[in-house]
Amino acid sequence: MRRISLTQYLVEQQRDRGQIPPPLRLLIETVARACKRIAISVNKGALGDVLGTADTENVQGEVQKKLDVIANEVLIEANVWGGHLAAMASEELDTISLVPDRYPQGEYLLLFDPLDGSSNIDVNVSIGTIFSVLRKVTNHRGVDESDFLQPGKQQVAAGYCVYGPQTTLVLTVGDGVVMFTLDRETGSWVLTEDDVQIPADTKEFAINMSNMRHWAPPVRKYIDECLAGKEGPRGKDFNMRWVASMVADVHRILTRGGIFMYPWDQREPNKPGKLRLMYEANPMAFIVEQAGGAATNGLQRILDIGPTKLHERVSVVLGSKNEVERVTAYHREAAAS
Ligand code: P6P
Repeated sequence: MRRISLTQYLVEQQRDRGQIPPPLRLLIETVARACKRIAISVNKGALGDVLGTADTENVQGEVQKKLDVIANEVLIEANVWGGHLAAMASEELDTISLVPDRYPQGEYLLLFDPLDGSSNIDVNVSIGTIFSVLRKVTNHRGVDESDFLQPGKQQVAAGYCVYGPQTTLVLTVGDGVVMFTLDRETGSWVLTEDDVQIPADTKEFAINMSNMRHWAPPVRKYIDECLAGKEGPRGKDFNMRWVASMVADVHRILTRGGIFMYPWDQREPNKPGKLRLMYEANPMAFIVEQAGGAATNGLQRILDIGPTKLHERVSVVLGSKNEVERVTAYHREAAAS
């Protein structure tokens, strides 16, 4: 595999494959550069004033970590002046962030969870930045929240950066999934995987088992069968992983297969799930499907869901295709009974 830089990969996607126009290449390079800046802050840990909580809450009512605020500011400041964006949306912002009139406006809408997995920051476990790119398709003047409310299948790019033992950028522009590892000596993103494929089968599931008593029957049935092992109906033993950092769990699945589930549970029956559709589930679903996997909310393909609110939540079942299809079949059986 050619160890090319992110820039060379994007230029080839633009020039040779006609896959992405120049402003989208600029957008992705800008987000990647912002992720490098975030990685520096994350890696400082206790040596920098970046751990612990800020004295603020986000729109979700969650107490913000200092790094949540830092990552959010880095992404906004990096992208606001480039002329490639119409507006931005962030898990950390109540409403969308418009591009000030002093800067040129572009046609892209950038959405992000600036630092996902915040509960892991202070305990030195992998966390990440998730981003999604839509095109502003409405021709009304200006930009408002309604411009963002597009189904995930409209995404033109998506990716995440995992801040772990390696700092790795994972990206799709709709032409498969590639991975770049940050070379800290040169500061370059270097291509380290050029055709990510998720195995259709797996023996590894990821779910927060402490919520078991709250799950709907189809989820309980699926997990019980996994736990029954080779003596049970699946005829094989399963392993379990749960990092409680979606980026880390999804990265493992892209690397060796698996199924990730954060399903609806009865603790908050009026909420479809914990994770957010627009800037967590949609980008991860785009990446997983581009790598040959599947992603549903239990019943419906995530990328087909028509959003009604910017911060709406969704149930998530994603990863190895045959396992996701099994869970979806159990949900459909339950819905039909
Ligand atoms: P729990 C992190 O806060 C997050 O949004 C995802 O990254 C992760 O998969 C999930 O929540 C973990 O949730 O309830 O297990 O702490």
